[in-house]
Amino acid sequence: MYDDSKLRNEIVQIVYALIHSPATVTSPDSVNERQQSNTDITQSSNMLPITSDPLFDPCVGNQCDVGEVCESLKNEKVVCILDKCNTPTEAFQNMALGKMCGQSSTYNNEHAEYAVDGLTNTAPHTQQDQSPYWWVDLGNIYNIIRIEVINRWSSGYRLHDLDITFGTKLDDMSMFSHYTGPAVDNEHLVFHRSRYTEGRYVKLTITQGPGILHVSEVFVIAYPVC
Ligand SMILES: [Ca+2]
Repeated sequence: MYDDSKLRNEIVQIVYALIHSPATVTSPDSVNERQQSNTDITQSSNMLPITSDPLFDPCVGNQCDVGEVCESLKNEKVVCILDKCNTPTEAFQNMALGKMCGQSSTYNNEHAEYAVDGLTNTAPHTQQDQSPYWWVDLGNIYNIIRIEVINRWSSGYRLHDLDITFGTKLDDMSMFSHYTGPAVDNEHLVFHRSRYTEGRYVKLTITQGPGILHVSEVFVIAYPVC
């Protein structure tokens, strides 16, 4: 004789076995693997090849304005900042004022420094030399914007065939400008050079001598080179 309660227990066991069969059980390891896989996918989608390259420089090909330099930041960003080495932040100044000078010879104690004392009623004066010259040492290397010469108050005609040269050494000078002249008394001459010009020394030489060199003032308008 079959007991109803026994039959009911067997049915419950069969149903339990079907629900918990191995085919439908998900092991803890499988869950972890799927989660790990999803994590990998998420990480990969955030990794752009261009930013993962440690050699990538976002400033390459970036054109900042003239006088600015490009600085690389994180996340492919850049910033343009003022290039202090090539762009002056202050007004151009006469860098020759008060600097050390020399000349080919000295007449009547009118020494070379009279050309950089800021006064137009004083002037250095060479003797009559075959190629009289005068020079100034700016004390450091500067980017020279222009050179100005104020001629003497008298006998101004003596200023002619003038080579204006510049350089980092007195024995290695380059041409800044040439002035044929002759000049007149108190004439204010201004010489520009379009090319970038680095120099520490500026020299004036009369090339068609014999002659006498005496100018009241020489201005060297320049700014420091980093
Ligand atoms: Ca002077």
